[in-house]
Amino acid sequence: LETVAPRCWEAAPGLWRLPPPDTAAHKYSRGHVTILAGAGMTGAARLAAAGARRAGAGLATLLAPDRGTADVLRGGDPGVIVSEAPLTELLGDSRRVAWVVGPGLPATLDTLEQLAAIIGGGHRQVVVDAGALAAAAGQPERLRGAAVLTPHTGEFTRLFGSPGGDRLASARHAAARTGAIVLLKGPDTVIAAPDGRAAINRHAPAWLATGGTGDVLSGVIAALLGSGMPAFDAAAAAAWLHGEAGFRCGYGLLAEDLATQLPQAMAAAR
Ligand code: NPW
Ligand code: AMP
Ligand code: MG
Repeated sequence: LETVAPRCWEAAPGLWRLPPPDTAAHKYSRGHVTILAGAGMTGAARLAAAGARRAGAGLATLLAPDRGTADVLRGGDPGVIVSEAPLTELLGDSRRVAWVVGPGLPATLDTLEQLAAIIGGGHRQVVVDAGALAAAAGQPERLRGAAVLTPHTGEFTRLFGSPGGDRLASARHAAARTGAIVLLKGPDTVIAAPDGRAAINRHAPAWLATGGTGDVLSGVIAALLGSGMPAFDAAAAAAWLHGEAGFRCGYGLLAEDLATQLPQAMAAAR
């Protein structure tokens, strides 16, 4: 039998399609993205929320770990819902399908336990980034059940070992090992699925290499998951849209500007 290597595509429009705007939509039907916020780096979760909302989420909730953090977050974007309820209460709302776990979170056992509780529902689509990836360093089996993992090279190395020169093969291997879509970030972002499908996004300006852009990306992916896109498509589309928004910002972009360019980037992809 001849074995055919699974294909690797460009992560450009055409490979994926954004769902057409639904005239009958309401804010709950467009997807409700829930993001765990950390006590220290609250900016990261806020950037993820901005990415999610600009990418079309109907609602975004930031879940604060304590009253002080909730108060800080309430001083931010007025359209974001800030909750300080116990996680179990939010898990009881079956409409909360799309989650972001990691931006600005500490790399602790508590973070891993929260991640496990969120994944545990089975029906939830979880984007795992930053602190939650760091918390699982050396134990990638902890990430099984997540929809999309978004490591940069440093985070990937701590989970799976260095990708070395073959980022495509490494990301495919990591996807097969965890059962999740792996989006390995960099100038050439690789998106790999457990079944071997893969895409590469090179449509990204060098000036994306600045604090907070990865946090925005995690929110974009969650919004697209919440809109019903399959996880591989959502990850590939988010990588391209993120790059397109980055080009539109130009040199010197701030992560907070990136989200504002997403609607135009999405219009260009339709
Ligand atoms: P080096 O220097 O190459 O040897 P961390 P982080 C290595 C939050 N943020 N890209 C590199 O090693 C995030 O959400 C909060 C980057 C470096 O020492 C996280 O929760 C913001 N690093 C938290 O900060 C805005 C690479 O990995 C180490 C790499 C930490 O995030 C900013 C960094 O890894 C930020 O997003 C690569 N391609 N390749 C806010 N406003 O609140 C290798 N490395 O310390 O785990 O992660 O990215 O700094
Ligand atoms: P993070 O490291 O989590 O903040 O994410 C950084 C984001 O910027 C990811 O989406 C990367 O793909 C992107 N990025 C980082 N460096 C470059 C680069 N040199 N060229 C293009 N995109 C980059
Ligand atoms: Mg990051």
